[in-house]
Amino acid sequence: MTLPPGQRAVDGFPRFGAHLHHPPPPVPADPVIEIGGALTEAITLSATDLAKLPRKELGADFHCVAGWSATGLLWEGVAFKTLYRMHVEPLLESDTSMSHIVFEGLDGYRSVVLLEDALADDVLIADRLDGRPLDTDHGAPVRLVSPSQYGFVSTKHLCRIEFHTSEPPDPDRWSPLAAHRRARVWREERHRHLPGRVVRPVYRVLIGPIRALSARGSHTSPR
Ligand SMILES: Nc1nc2c(c(=O)[nH]1)N[C@H]1C(S)=C(S)[C@@H](COP(=O)(O)O)O[C@H]1N2
Ligand SMILES: [Mo]
Repeated sequence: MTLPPGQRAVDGFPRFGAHLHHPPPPVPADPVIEIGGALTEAITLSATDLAKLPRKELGADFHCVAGWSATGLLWEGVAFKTLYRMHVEPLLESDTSMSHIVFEGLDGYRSVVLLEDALADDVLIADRLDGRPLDTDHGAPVRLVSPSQYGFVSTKHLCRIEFHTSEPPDPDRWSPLAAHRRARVWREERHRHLPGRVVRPVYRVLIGPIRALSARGSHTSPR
């Protein structure tokens, strides 16, 4: 098994994230995804709307920028590209071109992705993992999954997708851990300004504490 540079396999699939010890947000009774931004109108997609789209399975490893990789996951859901073609393209103005997408979670988390990266074949809006409905630790009711990019791109508890014609302002741009805009794992694009190799050891020391905190806020027992 080959992992991207600087990654180490972990057992199972830990809960991990900027949420630290906070429990996952409650799953709404009627979950929706709001779609807005630079479009002719904003729309809301319900679970029923999503269920009408063709489904896709995706076997992939999952790589966190801190350096752990969960291997052999099986995701199911709708390809982001499909959702884009069927629900977003009809709302594009003829003279505008999108460049960035913001994916927002029910916990307020946001990831910013280039349109071209989001339209890759392996980007999924997932509602099932390893043959079961997605649990709250891993992003219920639905999450983004982009396994060719570091895990921070894959917003859990997805509730809003926003389209932009230029790069949206990034409050973390000059933070010490500023995220790379493309975050491609095979190119080790970990940090916005520093080479991936250089930041590896710094990120690695964060794995233990973040993992322990995230497990404390977990709603399910570790697998
Ligand atoms: N809503 C939300 N999504 C999130 C995060 C978060 O804190 N909140 N953390 C990101 C990070 S840094 C990683 S590595 C993955 C972890 O996903 P997991 O908890 O399913 O392992 O979720 C990403 N998506
Ligand atoms: Mo991460």
